[in-house]
Amino acid sequence: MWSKLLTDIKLGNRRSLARSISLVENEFNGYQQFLQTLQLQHTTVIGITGPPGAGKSTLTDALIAQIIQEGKKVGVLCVDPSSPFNLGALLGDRIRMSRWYNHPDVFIRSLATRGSLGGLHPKILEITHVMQCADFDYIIVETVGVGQSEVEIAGLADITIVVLVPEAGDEIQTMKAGLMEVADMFVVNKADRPDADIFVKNLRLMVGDSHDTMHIPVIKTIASTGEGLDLLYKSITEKSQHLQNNDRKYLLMAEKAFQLIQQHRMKDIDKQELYQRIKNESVENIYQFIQTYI
Ligand SMILES: Nc1nc2c(ncn2[C@@H]2O[C@H](COP(=O)(O)OP(=O)(O)O)[C@@H](O)[C@H]2O)c(=O)[nH]1
Ligand SMILES: [Mg+2]
Repeated sequence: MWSKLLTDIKLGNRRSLARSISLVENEFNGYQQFLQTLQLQHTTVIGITGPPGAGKSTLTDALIAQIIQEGKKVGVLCVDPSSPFNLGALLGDRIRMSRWYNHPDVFIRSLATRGSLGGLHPKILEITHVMQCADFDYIIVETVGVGQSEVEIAGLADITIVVLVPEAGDEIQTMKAGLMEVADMFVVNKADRPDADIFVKNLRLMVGDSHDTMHIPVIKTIASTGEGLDLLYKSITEKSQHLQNNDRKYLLMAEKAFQLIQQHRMKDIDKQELYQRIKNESVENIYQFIQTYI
């Protein structure tokens, strides 16, 4: 039953793909057996992260256009912040992306973050893996860069793109180390704004200008008009050719495995329940208490 589903996904059946994502997202019966049948294809996973409002969704939209123009297929995962404050942006994303919903070479899936601020969707690794079984050339995962999530996205993506805007100029010196460390590539979006060139220049100085495979390109875009997208696409294809024999890939896989094992082992542990037990049983010795769980 699961192998039939997997075959259909490989053949490009989008309804089967959508069904399997729901299976995993909702942890329906049998989802773990299904995960064990997965055979990941050679798809390049592109992670797009950065502060809210930097233009990640607009850039994703423009990148979809660029990819299909090259005759390639793309799957997109958007992680919508479930905060009520983001309802406007969420609606904007939906409207903007809606032009792709019926395109045969584009598949888009939105996931709610379920309020787990500072982290990614708990099932994002598995859902990305499910998408990696389909016939996509590229998979784009768009997430808001807050706290932990940058490291997580670097763990699931082959190429992590950090999107910044020229206004970030003064902050760049103090920019969170997290964002700087995970970037395989920087996009300076909203290059139509003043000071974009100075910002790009400073950023290039910061990341160094070597020409080996670890080179971190800084690319200027105006996502809303598609300007610079051809260069971005070119950089992505160049990077994706250097992904093999890359030690970082194994480190990332170890990180993925660690997270999945952790999730699995902690499945039955509920913080609220710990609190209730500690309170009700007037637990005094935490070491004796945790021993009942280990
Ligand atoms: N001026 C300008 N505005 C842009 C550009 N790219 C995106 N925007 C606008 O910036 C706002 C936030 O974009 P969005 O893609 O939703 O950002 P996200 O929160 O990072 O996904 C929207 O109003 C976009 O239309 C750009 O290159 N130039
Ligand atoms: Mg967005």
